[in-house]
Amino acid sequence: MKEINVAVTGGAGQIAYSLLPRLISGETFGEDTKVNLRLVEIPQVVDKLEGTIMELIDCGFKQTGEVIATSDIKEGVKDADWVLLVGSIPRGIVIDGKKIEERSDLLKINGGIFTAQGSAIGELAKSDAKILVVGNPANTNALIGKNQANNPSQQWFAMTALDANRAKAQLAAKAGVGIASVTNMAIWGNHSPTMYPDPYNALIDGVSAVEVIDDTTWIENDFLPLVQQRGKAVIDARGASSAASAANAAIDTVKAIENPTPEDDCFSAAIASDGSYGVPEGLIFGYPLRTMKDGTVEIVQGIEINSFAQEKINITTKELLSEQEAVKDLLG
Ligand code: NAX
Repeated sequence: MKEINVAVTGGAGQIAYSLLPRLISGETFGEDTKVNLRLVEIPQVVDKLEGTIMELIDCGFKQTGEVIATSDIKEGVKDADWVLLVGSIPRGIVIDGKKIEERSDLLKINGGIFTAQGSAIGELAKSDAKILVVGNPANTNALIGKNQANNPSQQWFAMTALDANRAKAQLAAKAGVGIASVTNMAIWGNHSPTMYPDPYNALIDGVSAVEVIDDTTWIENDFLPLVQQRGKAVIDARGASSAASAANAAIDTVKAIENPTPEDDCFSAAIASDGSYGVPEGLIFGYPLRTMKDGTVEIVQGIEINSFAQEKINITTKELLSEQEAVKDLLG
């Protein structure tokens, strides 16, 4: 069997609970790959991971390799092929008597975490390591981590696949088709309510979703907020944030990066902009992507951006630039 090393931060959190079994079951990295798992948590929580490890062992997957728990990020990411940065500090937490509500405070606190994690990854993870940031604010955390890692052969991504899956589900329901009919679902920009889920370039059985649905008012006034606010709707209904669907989206992203993308499709994740579509270079920006046969990941070029889309892309770019400005001291 092949063997790979996978590190996951936030190992005792909600998302990790759904994510971890699927990382070591053969589903994500293949039946013939043994997965060594390093679970990283903060010192106050790391002991809880012993229970998680017992459960993972009790799943009895033949692809499960060595599983360890640590509060030392360096131990966690050493020789890692994949790093899933799920752990972060949620909005609303009280730190030193202050409730963290402002996005700028959240950016700085989480930014502090991602500086240390980024430099450990740059120094110790494999030179071809792939890193997926799930913890929010995901794009800007990835920006900080990537800058601190300063290791150009490693590839950083921030997760927008949950948004893409949500968007596909809404389009499929509206069109009365199965979700497999919806392809080419791009999420442009930030994983935040300013994201732009692109209905014009999404296809339903090969035809533009906007054409098939034939209801521009629904597309522009209902579809966008439905997708943009879906995370909040789940919290309101469930009393807790999306965990199973977020874990599923992380698995989808890893698989999409590990395997060539089907000829007639793309997948969604945020990566460092190379200036494509006028987005400032370096911003971690949600794009439609394709994994090529040689394993490289490319931004899909030549997509038509109409004036509606351009306006939305400008809004999400502006937000990402303001986040970048708020953390500029952490960018190394
Ligand atoms: P939980 O609060 O259940 O778990 C987070 C875990 O991270 C906790 O166990 C905590 O101790 C740990 N942690 C905090 N700082 C850490 C550090 N420095 N090193 C290692 N571990 C650390 O949150 P959960 O529901 O699992 O969500 C995790 C993150 O995913 C949150 O930031 C959340 O906002 C984000 N999400 C991102 C999504 C996306 O599409 N990109 C969607 C789902 C989710 O909202």
